[in-house]
Amino acid sequence: MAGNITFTMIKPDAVAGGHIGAILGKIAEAGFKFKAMKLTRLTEEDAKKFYEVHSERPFYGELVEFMSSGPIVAAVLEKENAVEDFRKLIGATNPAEAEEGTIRKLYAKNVGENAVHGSDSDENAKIESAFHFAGREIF
Ligand code: RTP
Ligand code: MG
Repeated sequence: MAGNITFTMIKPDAVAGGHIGAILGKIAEAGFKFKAMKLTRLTEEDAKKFYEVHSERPFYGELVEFMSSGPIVAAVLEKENAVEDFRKLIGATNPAEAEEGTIRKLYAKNVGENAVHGSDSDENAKIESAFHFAGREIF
């Protein structure tokens, strides 16, 4: 099945909490195919670059510190309507506002430490995938 792609990270809080397997299971169950995946860690420099668009926001410093605080799982996912469907699967940024059954409702601690990332557009999905993976690592 051809579809479009989205990019995700299982964030340091969820990796440290032992939720990698459960989260990957929910992603697979929801019909996403894994095109690339690795356990990795962002340096502070990497996190600053990845979240450059948020550099003027008050939470930028905290976000960079959190995202570089421990290992993450980075993955490229494929499905029809991947970006929108994945954001539905993960739920609202703030887990207190996320719908029942969503990944953030189940595994996020708070609005900052919120378990997973999902791209917000097709264009950003491509940019974010290329940030983390070489072309030959995406299948
Ligand atoms: P993401 O990019 O991680 O998928 O999350 P998102 O689109 O739902 O949220 P976005 O507005 O892009 O924010 C990026 C990440 O910054 C942290 N954040 N902290 N303290 C705060 O008020 C706050 N707001 C956002 C979260 O880790 C959020 O996912
Ligand atoms: Mg975002």
